[in-house]
Amino acid sequence: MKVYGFLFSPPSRAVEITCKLAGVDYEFSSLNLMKGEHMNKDFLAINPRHCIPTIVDNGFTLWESRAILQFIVNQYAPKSTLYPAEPKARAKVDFWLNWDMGSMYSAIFAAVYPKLGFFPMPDDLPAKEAKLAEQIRFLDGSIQAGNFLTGKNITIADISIACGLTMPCLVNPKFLDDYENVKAWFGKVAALPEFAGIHGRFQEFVGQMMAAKAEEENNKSKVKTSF
Ligand SMILES: N[C@@H](CCC(=O)N[C@@H](CS)C(=O)NCC(=O)O)C(=O)O
Repeated sequence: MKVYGFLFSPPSRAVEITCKLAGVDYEFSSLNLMKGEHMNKDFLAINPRHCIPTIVDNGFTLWESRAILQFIVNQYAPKSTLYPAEPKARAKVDFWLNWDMGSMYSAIFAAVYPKLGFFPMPDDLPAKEAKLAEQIRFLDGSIQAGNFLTGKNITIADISIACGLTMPCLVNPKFLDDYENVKAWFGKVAALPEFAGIHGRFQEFVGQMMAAKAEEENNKSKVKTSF
């Protein structure tokens, strides 16, 4: 399977982690969004919507990360508890995936991405932060101590939601401190070697990005002071 993605992107990391947990071999093709690599004509021919993650599996193309996670398990690990087959258990996972898409990740996107410099700062940032806090409070109240979101097994919903939460934690490492259950659950997900490996690479990448930015700022100020 070929995975087109970018380490900085939470949904892209969720796809890689799911491949690893499901034991699926994949070839990763990195498209650096900051350099506009997702707009190259070869990728546009695969995904005219130019978003990552996108997979191509034996000629089958799919994007939308949560649909990809469902496909990976359905296709390659149908008996896995990552996406249980029993209808009610599966419905719970689908509930969390839909909640993530419609409520959680969209709240993260609105409140956090402007702070990362991807969008102009909105006038109503406090309202967007309040909306995000409301989602996390809901999550905090839903997690049962010691469990993953739907019980004792990790599922693709845990992976998708935990990857999204890495973004507010990037802006504020203490972000989860007020949410005891979420913090404990996140720690449990992040401790899985498959998650930890990708998450470690993401953190390394962020470190390099910040160092490059600092260097750029430093060079700019040198140019300014030389006049
Ligand atoms: N709902 C989509 C979101 C995909 C998405 O927006 N990806 C971003 C990176 S996180 C992207 O590719 N942005 C560039 C673009 O859409 O042109 C998913 O979960 O896959």
